[in-house]
Amino acid sequence: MATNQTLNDAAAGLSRAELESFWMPYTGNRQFKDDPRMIVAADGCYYTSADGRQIFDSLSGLFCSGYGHNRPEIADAVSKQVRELDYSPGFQFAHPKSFELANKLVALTPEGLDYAFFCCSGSDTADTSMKMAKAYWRLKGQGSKTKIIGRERGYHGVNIGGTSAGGIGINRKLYGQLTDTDHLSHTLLPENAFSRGLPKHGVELAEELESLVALHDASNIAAVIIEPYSGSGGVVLPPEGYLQRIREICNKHDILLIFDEVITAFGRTGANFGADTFGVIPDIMNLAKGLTNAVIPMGAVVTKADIYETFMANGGPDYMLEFPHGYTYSAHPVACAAGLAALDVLVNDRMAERVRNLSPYFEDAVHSLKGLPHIVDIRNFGLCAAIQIEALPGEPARRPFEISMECWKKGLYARYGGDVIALAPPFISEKRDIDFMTNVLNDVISSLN
Ligand code: PXG
Ligand code: PLP
Repeated sequence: MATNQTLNDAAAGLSRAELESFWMPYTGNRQFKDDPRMIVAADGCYYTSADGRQIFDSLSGLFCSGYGHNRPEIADAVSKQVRELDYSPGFQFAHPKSFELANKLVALTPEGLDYAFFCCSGSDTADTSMKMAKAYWRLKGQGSKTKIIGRERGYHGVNIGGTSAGGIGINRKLYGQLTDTDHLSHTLLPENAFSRGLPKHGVELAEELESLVALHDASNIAAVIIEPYSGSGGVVLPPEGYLQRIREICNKHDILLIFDEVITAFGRTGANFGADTFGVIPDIMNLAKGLTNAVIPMGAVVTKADIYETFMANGGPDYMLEFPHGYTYSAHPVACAAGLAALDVLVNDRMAERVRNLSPYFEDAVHSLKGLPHIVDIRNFGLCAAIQIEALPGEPARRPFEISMECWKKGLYARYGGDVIALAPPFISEKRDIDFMTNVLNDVISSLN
């Protein structure tokens, strides 16, 4: 049992009562407040816990700090910007760095994705892109094209549209359908268990999109929104050829394809974007997380010129807004400064190449855990993997939770969600960091009941 002193150390000096008022996001509040795991500093691939231990960051925060923590280039840009221009209104007025960031970003995104709309998070990008898609079809005189097709196990954040298009049960259980969506099946097939890289089986699942078109009719479908691979849903990878087939079916029926690259962008797949890695270019790409290396919240929806131009052509007098949408903090100057510095790190430090170089070692390391008790699948791509744990009857999330708690005690932050432990280490990880991560997981999973 924790003594008061150890509880205080772990809680950075906060008493149990002082932990009460913060309603923590996506957290078992009651359990956390009884057993706090507090982080007080971060540098490179490691956190410092409140009780003074170094903790390896095996998920790059929440898939967002791939370039490592405390990057001086980004910290300096942010602190300079806060003093120079802390905020300026983004509606009808602007600051130069927003244009600079848009230009730098679209120079990196795949061919044809040329316009950037800034948001504050990945959830914002989901809802922004869905509104954009619906409005686009209205402007083109096809106002019945409103339905959004998502996918089971897809995650598009927590706002109304993203929750509805997403396919994660727990995120919808309390809220119902919310908006007009339908869903493709996920692509997690038992015959693909322990695949390395893209799974071989399941390309035919893309044909479900044809079935949904037959059911709803293309005249009622605005867009398909999918992640190149589902991150939060448990690192569910697309079978070989699947994304290409989805692209073809969207083209055939005039359905916009939105890639939610909130996790897959900025190096994680071994290229700057998942679209580059998988060779499929969407009409709209949603970005967040790595855009600023998570130092300041920011998201971006990047679109093809046809979409931007459709809004411009139908905007009425030129002083009128073409797209009545935007956030108080869209293109926030401090976020733009962070984004500019982070994109420089991506390019100058060749982050995608680092991922390509480290991922074979990472792949061998995670697959070395095969054979340990209760592991039913290990899957990986680039610097991302999931270890799927056999469910306890009626309690699929318990074992991953217990694994994560034990890892924390041994100096490893390992994220549990649903029935998986997800791994997505920083791109600057060294082989010895990957070894440390693998050894801790090995110890902890080996001693599971
Ligand atoms: N789309 C995707 C593909 C995401 O992964 C969002 C949208 C929402 O972004 P914001 O910034 O609103 O959270 C996400 C977020 C996890 C985990 O451990 C994943 C996310 C967030 C928190 C935890 O799987 N992804
Ligand atoms: N609610 C109210 C009352 C507001 O005035 C605003 C913005 O002006 C919002 C919500 C939206 O906030 P944000 O632009 O930060 O998303």
